[in-house]
This record gives sequence, C-alpha cells and structure tokens, in this order.
Amino acid sequence: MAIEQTLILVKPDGVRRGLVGEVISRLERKGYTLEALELRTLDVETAEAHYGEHVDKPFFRELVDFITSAPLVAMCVSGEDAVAGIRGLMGATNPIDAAPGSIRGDLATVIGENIVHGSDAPASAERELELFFPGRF
Ligand code: D4T
Repeated sequence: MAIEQTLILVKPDGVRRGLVGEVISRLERKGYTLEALELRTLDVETAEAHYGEHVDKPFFRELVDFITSAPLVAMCVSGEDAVAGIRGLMGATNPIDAAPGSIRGDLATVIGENIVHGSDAPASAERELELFFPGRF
C-alpha cells in the first residue's frame, strides 16, 4: 500500500457529453483527492508523446486526431494505490468488456470513445504527469 499520484483524463467525448462532473464525482466519492485539474485542448505533439507506445498501431492517427479534436480535462489524482484503484473504477478499455458499475461499463459503448484515461502503472503515471503538468509533481 502506498499513496500514489496518477494522470486522469476526461477525454473529448466525456467533456462533450457533459460527464466531467460524473467522473470527478465517482473519483471523489471513492476517496481519491484532486491535486490539479485543467480544461485544455491538447496539441498534436503532446498527444503523440502521450500515446507513443501505440505509434505503430493502425489506430494511432485516429487516436491522436480524436484526443486533439476538442477540449479534455486533465487531472492529477492521488490516493492509496490510486493507479490500480482508478483503473478498476474506469473498467476495461473496451466498454463492451467493462463491468457494469465501472465508468466505461456504465457510460460508454465504443473503444474509440471510452470517456477516460488513467495511467496504467506508477512509472507511466510519473511520465504522463510530467508531460501534462511539467515540474509540478
Ligand atoms: P487509455 O490509454 O485511453 O486510458 O486506454 P487504455 O490504457 O485503457 O488502453 P490502451 O492504452 O490499450 O489504448 C489507448 C487508447 O486507444 C484506443 N484504442 C485502443 C482504439 O481506439 N482501438 C483499439 O483497438 C485499442 C486497443 C482506446 C484507448
């Protein structure tokens, strides 16, 4: 058990659908703490760096186009085992496989518009927080 910080995004589909409050509410009700929060439209360079591990995948360009298409909400969230804990609250990447009760299980239907991002490991969280909030965490 350890207090961790993680990068959470409400992606453009979540912002467009008015689900920012719903996502934040679920994180807060669970017991996590907001450390930073900002509405911003991502530039292509940051998006490509964020999704660097997917650069060779067929969906890479679509992913970057989508994440830069409209404002998103970027957050640093902290709490006990926050990285894995929030991945659990989010549900599986593909909403079809996401358990009812999870964010994606309750609120999304397609993988390309799955509302949220959460860092998948403490090392990714560190890298991603530096990318979105340089020098702050
Ligand atoms: P993110 O990074 O958005 O939180 O998603 P995950 O960590 O849960 O999943 P991921 O890195 O494997 O995928 C990143 C992002 O790409 C979209 N995607 C993924 C897609 O459009 N088509 C696909 O086939 C896959 C695997 C969805 C999430």
